[in-house]
Amino acid sequence: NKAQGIALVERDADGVDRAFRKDVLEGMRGEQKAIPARWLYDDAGSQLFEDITEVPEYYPTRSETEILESQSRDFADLIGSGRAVVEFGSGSSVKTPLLLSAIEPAAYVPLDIAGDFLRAAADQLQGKFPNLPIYPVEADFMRRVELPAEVSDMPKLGFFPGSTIGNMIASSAVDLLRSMRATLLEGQEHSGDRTAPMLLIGMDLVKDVEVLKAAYDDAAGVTAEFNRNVARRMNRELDGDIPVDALRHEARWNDEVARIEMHLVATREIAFTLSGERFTMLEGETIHTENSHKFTERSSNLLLMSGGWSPVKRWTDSEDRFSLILARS
Ligand code: AVI
Repeated sequence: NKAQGIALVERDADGVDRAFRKDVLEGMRGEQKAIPARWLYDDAGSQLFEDITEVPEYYPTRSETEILESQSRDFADLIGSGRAVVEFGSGSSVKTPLLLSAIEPAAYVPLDIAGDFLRAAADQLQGKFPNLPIYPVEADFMRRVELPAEVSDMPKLGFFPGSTIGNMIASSAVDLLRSMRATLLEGQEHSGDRTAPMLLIGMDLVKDVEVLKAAYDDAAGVTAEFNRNVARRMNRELDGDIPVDALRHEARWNDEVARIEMHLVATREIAFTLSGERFTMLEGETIHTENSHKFTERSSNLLLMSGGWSPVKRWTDSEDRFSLILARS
């Protein structure tokens, strides 16, 4: 059954994702408590992120969708048909139909760490594209992924929308771009220029700080819930007792490195355990839960080139808030 996909997440005997436990415990022992942003996306977190994309202040999804809707002719010309589209961190795959309808792909491979969510989205997409072979893969796309054998002979287009690359610090972003290239190149190493992997990637742009801060601290409090959900996840999966009501969401602009940071701020002194280990937080102390880097044309080109990709074409939305870039290996 294709829709079952392949599960590649390593779990401990108690069913806990081993990397999650390691990342949380290490991150909570540091001077500045911090958790890698990818752990925000359990099934509940993935759903909350989808909800964020609907709040009026969160422009990236709408801006990127506008680009995808308006550039289908360019995509057809520059990407062409017959590629296997590999989407990294596909989530609910809402933007995918816009790309798939523009380029006539040979197959679609959504990769995501949230398995149930991934399979539900793949099923839904299959309804829209009944003849398209879809091979969902439950995997952490930060590492090189072995793609299903069915697509090994097809030239690939990596699709990485949403500016998720911005959630990584530069060194990890470069590692990811390189491992994406390795994933997409597998089986195509000797096929020549015409079939070299391509990458279509979204990158959010530097802009007015108030617009940015509002996008990450919406009035309805959806982003706050998204942020606090990671503390709930720690409690649930690591047998923890963090008093989640004592954690306040904060979105900060870090100008030095052009990024929005999400923090969970302790509103009073608290103590809790996670996997049997005890932690304390003073009032005002924070857990740093996410970075969302914003790019300029130059910084995005530089990052792509550092990751082994050559930019081919760059599109922005009508308000110049967001960019979508096509690159080739
Ligand atoms: C998924 N990622 C690109 C989102 C972003 O904008 O950095 C995650 C997010 N965090 C808070 N709001 C949205």
